[in-house]
Amino acid sequence: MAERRQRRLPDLGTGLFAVGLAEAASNLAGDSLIDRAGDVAVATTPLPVIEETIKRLGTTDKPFLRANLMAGGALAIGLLGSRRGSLSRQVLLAGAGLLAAGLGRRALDAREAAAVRDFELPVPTPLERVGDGADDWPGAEPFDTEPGRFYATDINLRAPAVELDSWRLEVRSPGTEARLSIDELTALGLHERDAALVCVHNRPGWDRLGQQRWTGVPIENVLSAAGALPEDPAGFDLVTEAVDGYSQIIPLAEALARRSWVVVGMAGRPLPREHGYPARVMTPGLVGQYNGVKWLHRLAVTPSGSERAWWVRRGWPDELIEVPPMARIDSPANTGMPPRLPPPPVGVPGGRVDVVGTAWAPPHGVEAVELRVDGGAWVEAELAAEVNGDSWRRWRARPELDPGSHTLEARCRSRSGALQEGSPSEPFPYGCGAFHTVELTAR
Ligand SMILES: Nc1nc2c(c(=O)[nH]1)N[C@H]1C(S)=C(S)[C@@H](COP(=O)(O)O)O[C@H]1N2
Ligand SMILES: [Mo]
Repeated sequence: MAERRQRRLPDLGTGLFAVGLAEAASNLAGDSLIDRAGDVAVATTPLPVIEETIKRLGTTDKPFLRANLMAGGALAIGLLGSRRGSLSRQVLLAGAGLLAAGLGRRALDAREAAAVRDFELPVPTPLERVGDGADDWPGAEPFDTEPGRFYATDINLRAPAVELDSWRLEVRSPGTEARLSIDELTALGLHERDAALVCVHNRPGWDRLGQQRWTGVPIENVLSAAGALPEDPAGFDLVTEAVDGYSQIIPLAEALARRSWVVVGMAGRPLPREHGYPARVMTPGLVGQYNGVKWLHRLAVTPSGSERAWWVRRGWPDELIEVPPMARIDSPANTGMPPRLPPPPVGVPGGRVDVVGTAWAPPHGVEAVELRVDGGAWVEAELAAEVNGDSWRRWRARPELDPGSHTLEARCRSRSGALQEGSPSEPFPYGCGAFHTVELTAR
């Protein structure tokens, strides 16, 4: 009886061993089976499931998917056989499989890191650093988000590793085609600009956005150097296509009016791999999903409506989506992103409390931030100096808190006149509504 029951157990040890070895072998050959499976999973998972996963996992969705794929593969193989041998044999096999996969991944990382080489960013007129005057506000988020802390999100489990020497930016329009190397691209004249980048999935309090100084070439200059700029942009789309098969499309007139540009640098260095090395398109004020692709390899000027973008084919709206204005409370506490547990209650001394945050409304700029306590009247916060409309703006306030628990809420008013939407809405399809809310206990 006991024997029969044991025989029914899937052979998970052997399953993990087999998956680990297969993954390691594919890694040594310069690829990753798990990540390929992940690409298929992302491309075929129904939109509502993707939305729910991002909501629950924030930016940990990728490691979660990778672990699940590995476990799923191991289970599938394990079900083919029945469990043989002792538990310790199972654990040993599983451990060996995980070790092989870990070593394979390291080998692949090293190989791909070697493909990514530095290139020069000759900026004729570097942008002056004026600053917003809030660097010494206690509790303030740094104005520039460190590249290593800057959210990264895309449809890939593994960021593409582009080999710079063979990379060319293809620029096409009806009747013209040009191919630019990285040196030819940067020789068109590099500019620097400060701007925030915001994901449509950013929820109140989340950090699915960042602020940085970017380096690049205006789309206009790239197209005209390639002879691909039509005299009248009306009736044309700008198709941006990436090496991962992903695409985004912006009506050409909008791309020009909104100052789309081909970006090659972040924080004064070539783009890090996860942020689109060696080139991406960015369009100030549009959410990340609509502002141009990372790992750019083709720019095409096509008759309007002749192609559909990757997410539009999956059900996202065909129209451009602007970043909704939003304010975030960073100090004395932020509620944090999932899958972190709810934070412990935050205690502050009673009386006047320093509250510091960030707010953004690109490309128009932040006109005002308001804070309210316990659903009371909105009170205007002090704003740091405005760097430009594309960037976020730091703010602070000093509400008076009686002993007891309190709810703080912040909202942002855009220079466009739009006021942050307070009623909760999901990121799909126009970005999140609701105010960022923080609970505090004053002593
Ligand atoms: N090639 C490619 N570009 C892409 C994506 C992608 O999946 N593939 N995702 C977009 C989305 S949804 C966002 S929010 C931004 C994120 O840029 P980041 O990872 O540098 O923060 O990249 C955009 N560009
Ligand atoms: Mo996004």
